[in-house]
Amino acid sequence: MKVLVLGGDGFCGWPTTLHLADKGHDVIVVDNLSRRDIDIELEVESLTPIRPMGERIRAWKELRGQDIGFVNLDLAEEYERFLELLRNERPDAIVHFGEQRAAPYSMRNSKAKRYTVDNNVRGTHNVLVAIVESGLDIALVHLGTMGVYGYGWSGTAPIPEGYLTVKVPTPDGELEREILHPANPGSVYHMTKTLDQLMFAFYAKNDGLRITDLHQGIVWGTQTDQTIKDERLINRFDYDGDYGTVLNRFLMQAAIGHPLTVHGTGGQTRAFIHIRDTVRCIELAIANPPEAGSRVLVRNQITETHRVLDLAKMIGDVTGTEIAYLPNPRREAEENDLAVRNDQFLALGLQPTTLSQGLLDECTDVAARYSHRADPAKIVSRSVWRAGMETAEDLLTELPERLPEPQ
Ligand code: NAD
Ligand code: USQ
Repeated sequence: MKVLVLGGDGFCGWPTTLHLADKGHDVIVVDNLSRRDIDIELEVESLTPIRPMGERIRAWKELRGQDIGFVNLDLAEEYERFLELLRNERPDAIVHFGEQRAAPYSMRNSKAKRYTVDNNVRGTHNVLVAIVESGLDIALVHLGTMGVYGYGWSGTAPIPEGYLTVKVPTPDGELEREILHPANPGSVYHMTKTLDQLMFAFYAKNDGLRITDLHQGIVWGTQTDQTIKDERLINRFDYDGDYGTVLNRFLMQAAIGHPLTVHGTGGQTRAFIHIRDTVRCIELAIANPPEAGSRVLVRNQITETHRVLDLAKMIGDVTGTEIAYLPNPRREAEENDLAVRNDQFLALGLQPTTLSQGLLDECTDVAARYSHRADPAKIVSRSVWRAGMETAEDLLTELPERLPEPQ
């Protein structure tokens, strides 16, 4: 298949690009490199030394003899160029990762809130309109988030895959309906994903677009079978307070001897997936698209759930790192239950990669290898959900001279 990977320079997009290329697909990355610009704005860098796009692509060509295309294009701003690209390339599928994805960054200030909404909503809408205008039969696979469902809304009831069966009382008795699960976003970023969902529902119904929306949990790990082959292919590793996600942050913190930054009580339960499973799920999703005319196919892309404090304790115990209980910069429940259905990917043959010591060690080793690149002043999360919320001081002002040996 010919596949466009929108956001193919990012943490999930780059390994997916390589995985799909390795499977023999013809891949073109579309990315405006805005994530790299945000690193400059935040004065932080990926812990791993990610290479410029041209070098990444050249390294793959050298290794595998395969061409990967790259178009530097802003999905939110350059509609005509994107439409032209579809007309010229006539892809079979589009995988859409190309959005601003950090909840803390989206809450940072008014500028970041407005950027996140403008970028994500306009970008996604442009993709939909361009597919319609091109007249081509392109299957769209979008990366949504578990966060569209909110946390704790249905207690211990497992979250279904996108749709909820409800009973509507009418004068003539009860009507049974399947509705899109109520949206309950916890940040401006998550809100954009709930808006995406409505746009998908409309374009599937009105134009018969074939759309899969993948509600993905927190992705952890860094390397895949392809990115590990050559240092020039290395994947991004975010550890900073805005873009670093919880499990990778804890592993990186353990690698430099930084206390593990638990927000509040650590009672939040979240869904997780390893990056190696992310790329497999995308492969399965593009191979199994919905029929034209059917509703949006929603799949939950997660393999396990964990409480934040349990993760911290587990990593703390193994590595001898202490836990720091910090004021929570977010407005979120102190504790929540979370059960999630993921039957669809299991039925398609996904063999879940769950948390194992080996994989945790692999990730800590990557973090340890590049720990000299870390800036300890960037670790504590300081983007608050409401002005005036308390945040912690830095817990480490300098990197230790001798970094802890990986255990
Ligand atoms: P990322 O920020 O590393 O990658 C996103 C990429 O999209 C970047 O390379 C960026 O430059 C590009 N991009 C953003 N706006 C663009 C635009 N207007 N035009 C062109 N390119 C644009 O993020 P990621 O972690 O790879 O996440 C990818 C997708 O997966 C996101 O949509 C995110 O919401 C979703 N997701 C991520 C996680 C996670 O834990 N990382 C979990 C669930 C869902
Ligand atoms: N947390 C800590 N300590 C930290 C960092 C985070 O206790 O140092 C807590 C947060 O308060 C939160 C939880 O860990 O309760 C998860 O935070 P996160 O930053 O790991 O994840 P989140 O903000 O939810 O966002 C990430 C991705 C986003 C994706 C989402 C999937 O950045 O793109 O949509 O995971 S999900 O969480 O399932 O909605």
